[in-house]
Amino acid sequence: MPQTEPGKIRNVAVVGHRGTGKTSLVEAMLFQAGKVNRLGSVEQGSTVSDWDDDEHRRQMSLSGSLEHLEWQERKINLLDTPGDAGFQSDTYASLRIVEGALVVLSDVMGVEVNTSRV
Ligand SMILES: Nc1nc2c(ncn2[C@@H]2O[C@H](COP(=O)(O)OP(=O)(O)O)[C@@H](O)[C@H]2O)c(=O)[nH]1
Ligand SMILES: [Mg+2]
Repeated sequence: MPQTEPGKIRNVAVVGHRGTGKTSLVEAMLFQAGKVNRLGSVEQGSTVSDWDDDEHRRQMSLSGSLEHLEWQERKINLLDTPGDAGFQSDTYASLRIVEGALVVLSDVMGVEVNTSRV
């Protein structure tokens, strides 16, 4: 999809408390859409979103990460955001520029504090 009509672009922030699976979900979406040919993991430090050495060491997202995929003739821009309170400035910045958000929750923990915040 070299050029995309503005009406076919969707900007979506992926938000929620730390450790709920946002980065893993983005990775799975990129894999399903054929943007990557192997499914990376947070534990192995091989996800597209968490590319920084510090993110690999801590096994958590420290800054916002913009990925994109094509799905059903739409270009989906995904902003994977940090869920830890100490690193959420990119999360709030991301929410200002998107028209949609995907809120990821832990089925065990339910709505945690940084999920409420976003
Ligand atoms: N049990 C379970 N663990 C998951 C799931 N999705 C992600 N994880 C694990 O939860 C941890 C945090 O995942 P991550 O994607 O970094 O969460 P994020 O902080 O919201 O981006 C990692 O160890 C993942 O492997 C899931 O659906 N079920
Ligand atoms: Mg993450």
